[in-house]
Amino acid sequence: MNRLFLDRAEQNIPPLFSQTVTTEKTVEIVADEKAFLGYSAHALGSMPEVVKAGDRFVLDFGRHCVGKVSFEVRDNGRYLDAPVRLKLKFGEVPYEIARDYATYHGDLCSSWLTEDIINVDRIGTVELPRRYSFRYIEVTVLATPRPTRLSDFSVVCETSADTANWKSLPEGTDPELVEIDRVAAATLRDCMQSAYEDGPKRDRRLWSGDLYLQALTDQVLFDNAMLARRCLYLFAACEEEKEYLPGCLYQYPEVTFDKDMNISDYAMLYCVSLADYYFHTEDQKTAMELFPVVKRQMQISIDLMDKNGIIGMLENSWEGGFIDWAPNLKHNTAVQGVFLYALERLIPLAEALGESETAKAWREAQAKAMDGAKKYLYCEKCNAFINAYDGKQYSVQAQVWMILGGVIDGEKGKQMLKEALVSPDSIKPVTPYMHHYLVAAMVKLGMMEEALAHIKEYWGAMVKYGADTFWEVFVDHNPDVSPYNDPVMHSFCHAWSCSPSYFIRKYFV
Ligand code: RAM
Repeated sequence: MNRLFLDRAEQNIPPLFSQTVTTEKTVEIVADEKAFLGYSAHALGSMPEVVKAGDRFVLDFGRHCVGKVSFEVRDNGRYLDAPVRLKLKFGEVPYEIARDYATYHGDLCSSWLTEDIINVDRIGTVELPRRYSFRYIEVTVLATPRPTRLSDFSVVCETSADTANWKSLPEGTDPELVEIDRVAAATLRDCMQSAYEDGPKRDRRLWSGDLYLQALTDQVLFDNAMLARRCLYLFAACEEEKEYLPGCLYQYPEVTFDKDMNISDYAMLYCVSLADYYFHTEDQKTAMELFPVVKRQMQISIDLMDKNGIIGMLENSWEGGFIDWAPNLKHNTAVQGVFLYALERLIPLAEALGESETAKAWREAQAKAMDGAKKYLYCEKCNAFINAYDGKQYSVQAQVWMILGGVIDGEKGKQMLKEALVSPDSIKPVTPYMHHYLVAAMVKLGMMEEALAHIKEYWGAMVKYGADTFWEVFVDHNPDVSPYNDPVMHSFCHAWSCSPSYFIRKYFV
């Protein structure tokens, strides 16, 4: 671990802002075939003042909350001569409350599903020690010796987003965009803690791919440069010799990371994050200090180029790139696109920092990679990037990244993208993360109407389903798509989904 960088990260822990939210409102969670995951919440009334064993109610806080929860437990006139045992179940969406967590059959650890049994030994205020991420709390009274009073459920919501910096969209903005922007901002707000977390429910980690979109979107929403700086230093501190940066890291109890989670495309996007940060803040000191890391990271890919100029895929599945959660997706073409996309942003950074030798070397690498992509990844007769490197796989992901890498443009690019989106044979994006790059590719090709329509169709659909914050995975009409083999494990406030605000505020108002 690089001590200096760790210190810098430590010096940039941002202050948290808090806001208390209380509720007495209850809802009924009902099966609803129109709801995305089959359940919706309907207003019921107020929570009961007095409860007995077996009672159950679902509180609705009216918004997505991240923070610590407290409530009052009192007797109802007679001493409670045994502990009060409550089960509290937390849900970001109604489906989580409806779903019996015991039926979970996914791949990630079930302890992410938030359900706690609390024993209250003494009446008074109960302050729960954990931080929760939720809108709904289901309270079940498992045992109590006598009728008991429960009240004052509240949550102190925390975020490092200074919402005072947030500006509403200009008067007259399309109301659909206003709604999408509002939900996107709430998503980012609740993922902004002492680092940009990917999701406050799960994994609560700093991932470099997520960081890239969060920091970009934060520039147009809350503008927390300190947080961006902290995250850039955190990753730099974890650099290991001749290894791509870890794709994610943990902050507590001390900064650490998993050894086998280096992700090539994420490492390159980390580098782009430094360029974005520098051009936004003009913070020369940070940029100069971290530039050597960026240089070494890009060199790993340059060294992996084969004789055709194509970046080789490392053995480890993560090292070979992430790109999207679409099952069986091949990564080579897309990663080549990420490399070119990164260089296009990094060359101006090198120049701005007076690193002309590096800029020159990067231009050469860019030319070689571009040439290789045109010759070996593109299939002229199908006007698509379908090639042997990806085992002839046809995916929207590969086409998008070739556009973003500048390998194809103009009418040919537009035609290629449109065809890939409608073709029954192509693999389609499944995460809002990948949908971001799809919109970015449309913008790059000047398909502004299509880009706007896509934002409304994709993120707008989540808004129509009642999302308070945007979800980790979303394929409309296909709620079963899950990288973890069970959608209940999904995070429903997921950072990489926040980027519509970036597009809306940069291009559409
Ligand atoms: C999941 C999370 C995270 C993402 C990685 C690759 O665990 O959704 O946000 O970056 O995948």
